[in-house]
Amino acid sequence: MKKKILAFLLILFPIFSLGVVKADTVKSKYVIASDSSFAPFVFQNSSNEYTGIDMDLIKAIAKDQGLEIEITNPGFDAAISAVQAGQADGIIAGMSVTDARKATFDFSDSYYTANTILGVKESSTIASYEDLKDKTVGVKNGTASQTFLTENQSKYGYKIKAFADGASMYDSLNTGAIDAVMDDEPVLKYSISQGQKLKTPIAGTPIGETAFAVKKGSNPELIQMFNKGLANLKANGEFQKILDKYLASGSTTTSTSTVDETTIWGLLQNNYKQLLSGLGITLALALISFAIAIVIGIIFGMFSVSPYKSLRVISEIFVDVIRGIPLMILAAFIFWGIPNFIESVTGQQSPINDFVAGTIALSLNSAAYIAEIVRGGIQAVPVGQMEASRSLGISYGKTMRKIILPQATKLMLPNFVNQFVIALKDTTIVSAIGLVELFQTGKIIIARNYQSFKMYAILAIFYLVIITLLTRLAKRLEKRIR
Ligand code: ASN
Repeated sequence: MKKKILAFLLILFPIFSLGVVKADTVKSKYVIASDSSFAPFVFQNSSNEYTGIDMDLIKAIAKDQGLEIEITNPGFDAAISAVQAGQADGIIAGMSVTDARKATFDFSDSYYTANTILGVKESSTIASYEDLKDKTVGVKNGTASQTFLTENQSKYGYKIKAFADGASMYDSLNTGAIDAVMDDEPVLKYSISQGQKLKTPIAGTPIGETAFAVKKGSNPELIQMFNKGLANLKANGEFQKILDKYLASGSTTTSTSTVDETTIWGLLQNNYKQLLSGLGITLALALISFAIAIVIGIIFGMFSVSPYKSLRVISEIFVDVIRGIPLMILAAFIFWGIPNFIESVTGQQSPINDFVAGTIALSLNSAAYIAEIVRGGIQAVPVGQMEASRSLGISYGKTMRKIILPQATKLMLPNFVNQFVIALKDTTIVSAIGLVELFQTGKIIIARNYQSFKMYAILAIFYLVIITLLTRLAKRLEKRIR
């Protein structure tokens, strides 16, 4: 009897598995990273939400599989790094399955096939790869198109310019800074269908299937769920609906808004919420990191004038090391490098998000400069004062606190204000790790509407106003302290 039941179950199992199947979720929530501007796969619509084939697809699969997901859109290169560093569990970004990538990623079943293709301005005379000799071709960093360009560079003699995101690449093509771009065919064709004055003079080259990916060896259940979800969506027709929504001719999914975004007023009206939230992140980054930097900077600054050689050496090393590393690299190291290392050693994912990583990088950077300001301030007080006070039998600590520091602080204050302004501007640098602060917010908006002149003007004014207001406030505080 038992055997019969077992056999019955064994027969039933494959039948059930042909129907709607759910895979077991292991994590309570999965972070999925994606590109920031790669229409029709992923892009922001005029209500500032990310849409596109990939966004709809991953959401539909998550729903189908009962999976909780959080999507981040740092850009293709940053998304790849995030998955490799364990900051994100999977990537969906019109990503091509290439042999090289198979060494570091596990891919799902394919959901699309794409070519890479050359795009030039409508007015361009470039008609073949040979015409590209000594011309500059733009490409997004880390993409399959970049691999194609690099492999064929010596053959055709063009220069390659790598961009962090599609928006700045297309912007550069429009302004004439580069002569051509190399991108996925559906992406170029889509932008042309949306009114971009571009053309594709040469037929595309296959770069492979498009699929969802996880870091090799991790989250295998996520690939399983993706595949099962995709199969279910294909079976019930929902997948086709998603494709049609973005690819069927005449679909104008990017311009559903009635607000005219070609004017500064229209841009502000349509994006003020997003801009304000970006501004909030910028201010939080600058203020929090500066507060931390003051504490660390004063400690190392005091070390640098200490009578103990060991403390002076420690301070010197700190300042030299931090000042010698570009802020961008420091941020990338903290956000991608260290977590990647920790994960490979311990198998644990890093709890550091982009905001925390950005704050740490900015704090260390400012701290090094503040340490120098503190040292300079203290050393500007004539040595005679320390000597006189010590010869009267007053302790080093007391002399520092009562005599030297009050004078030194006055000398340091303007430099502190200056350093804060620099820190605030430097927040734009750490945006490269995918942090959506004010600058990144602006770039995302431009990726949607190509209004770079007006949008960058708006950003410049935002920063100018904020920095002017804050410096005024700081000057007042300075006066009061004096
Ligand atoms: N198709 C590109 C690649 O896999 C992806 C992208 O640009 N988002 O390289």
